Amino acid sequence: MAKDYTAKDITVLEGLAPVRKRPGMYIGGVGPAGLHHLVWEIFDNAIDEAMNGFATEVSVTLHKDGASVTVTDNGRGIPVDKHAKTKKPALEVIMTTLHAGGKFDAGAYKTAGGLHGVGSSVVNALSKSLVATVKRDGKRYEMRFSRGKATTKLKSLGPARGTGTTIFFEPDQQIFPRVRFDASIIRARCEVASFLHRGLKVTFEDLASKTKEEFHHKNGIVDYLAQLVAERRTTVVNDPPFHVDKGGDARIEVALQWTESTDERLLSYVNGIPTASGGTHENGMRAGLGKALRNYIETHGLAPKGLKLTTDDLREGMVGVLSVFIAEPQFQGQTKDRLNNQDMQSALDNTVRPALEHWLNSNRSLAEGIVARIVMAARAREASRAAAVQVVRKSATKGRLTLPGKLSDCTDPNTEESEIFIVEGDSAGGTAKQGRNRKTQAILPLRGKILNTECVAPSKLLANKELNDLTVALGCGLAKQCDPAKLRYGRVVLLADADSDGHHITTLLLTFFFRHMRPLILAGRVYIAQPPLYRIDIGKETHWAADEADKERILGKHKGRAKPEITRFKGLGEMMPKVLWETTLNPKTRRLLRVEIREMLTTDRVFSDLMGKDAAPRFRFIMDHADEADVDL
Ligand code: 28G
Repeated sequence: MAKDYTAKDITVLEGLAPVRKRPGMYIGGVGPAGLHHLVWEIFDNAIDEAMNGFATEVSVTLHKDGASVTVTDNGRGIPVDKHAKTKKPALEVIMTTLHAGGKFDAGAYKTAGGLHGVGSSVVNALSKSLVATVKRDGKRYEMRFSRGKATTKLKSLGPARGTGTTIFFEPDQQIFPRVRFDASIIRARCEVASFLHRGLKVTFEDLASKTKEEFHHKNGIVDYLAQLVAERRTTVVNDPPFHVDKGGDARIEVALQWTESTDERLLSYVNGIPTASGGTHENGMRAGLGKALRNYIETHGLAPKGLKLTTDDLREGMVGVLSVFIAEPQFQGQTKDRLNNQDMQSALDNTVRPALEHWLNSNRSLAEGIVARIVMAARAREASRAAAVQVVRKSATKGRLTLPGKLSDCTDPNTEESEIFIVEGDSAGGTAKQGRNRKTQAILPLRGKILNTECVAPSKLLANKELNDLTVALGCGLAKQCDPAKLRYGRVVLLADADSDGHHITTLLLTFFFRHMRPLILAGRVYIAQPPLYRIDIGKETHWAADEADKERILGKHKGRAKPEITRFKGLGEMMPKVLWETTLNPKTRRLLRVEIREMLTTDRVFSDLMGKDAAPRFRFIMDHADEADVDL
């Protein structure tokens, strides 16, 4: 399969059968993330046409059924002329052959969305129906496809004004178990694109909710930053923000603003893809920024005597947007959201340091405001350290709080590595207790279904024995008093049976954490364990399946080999402790889901403010290795 192609070799390229056979290899999976990947694929092509200077508008329409999408750009229109060798229209070649279009020649497209750049043909292969419409040379052309194959010839539909490409597609239910797009995800992507490509007009229309929004920002990421800062309802230190935009081989753009808020917030993107875990570009930016600020403070004699400035002090209250476009991005980490291109470290350092130094020196009053903010951060840090020392002394004399009797604590709580597993019932608790690593893993069994706390006032929660035990074991306080820094463990892991009762219990616990200990979720401390439902023995190999789909996948992969033997677990209580350790507890082999709260829509936020309460957002579970799944609560 791995041959070296050039643009001239287009005719020897293979068809789309491999894509339908192994979709995961091309779009990462067939879950919700893979499904949305199809949209990014087409959307990125439209954006590329704009970045190359040929399109000014891109629009995305989510159709009423939520199961099909149309993307339009006003670029040059995909060529329709007949290809010399195949005598097929270029459009057909592009849509029906893998890797057609030259996007894969390194350097050909400096700006293409690297992670997604597998082409419109992949989307075509995985769509029950795809209609490509092209306006070019004063005519409108149309060609239809199904499951990667042309179903019509290229037709000319008569005269047309302007130029551009329109792609309608409906993903194939034979490939995707659930074909339902999420409007808020697509909308968010449209909005971000309009910020990262200043001047580009991006329209998103959702025909189900009959909403249409137009995103257009003539100041690009500077407007993005202004919106982020406004949402935080804090006072800005430097207005206008620092901004650098460097073109060339790699496009690097940064906007920074210091605020009175006490945390740091940096949103970073690589080729329009968010890099939530940062990476070399963020590190390089922070390094350059640190050097520029320290150098400025030093040369102007602004450092207070006897006060050390830490790197965190320099960035306290800083809000920023960082966007780079590079030829071959390499992503790393379990969620592939960390940039790993080594040269980006120095590229950012060497861009930000001189630009920020120059800016500080030409905006002296803004620079002095930033320095004052940094000094304030350092002073506050020293003061709070003094206070913390006092608190520790106080509690040491008071003695420890009494932990619940049912808790099997670990020997090393209060460390990053330590974990508490919340399990359902004493029997599962017994298994977990025997199977765990007692040094770092604590077990708290709760009795059956806990209270649904969606509408329970915090003052009433502790009257419930189970919730009281849980709260005391965690040690982080409830509601307004909840402080993740006081959590007695590095992680809180919900461990319930892999059946629907178990899922219900997990939902009730998530409701409790979401309503009454939300800071723990926001701090990334809450996880869901995935115990197996099936054990599958094939010859000498043993496999574990978390659910029905997982089981089918494993059986499918080993078809034709030794006859598989399948055991269904009744519950965690029935499992051998060793098996629970190997499949679910052992940090080296298990797969945890991290619980995150999906960001609310801006419109939701407005709504919340009007109603004086939260519009119910949804939890998002991020899997360590594989796909994402969303669950409504
Ligand atoms: C609406 C949804 C997605 C696109 C274009 C425009 C051209 C193109 C696309 O060419 C073949 C390979 C390299 C040149 C290029 C038009 C040159 C001249 C294009 C899109 C031919 C692909 N005229 N717009 N592809 N190239 N928009 N939007 O996909 O050598 S794809």
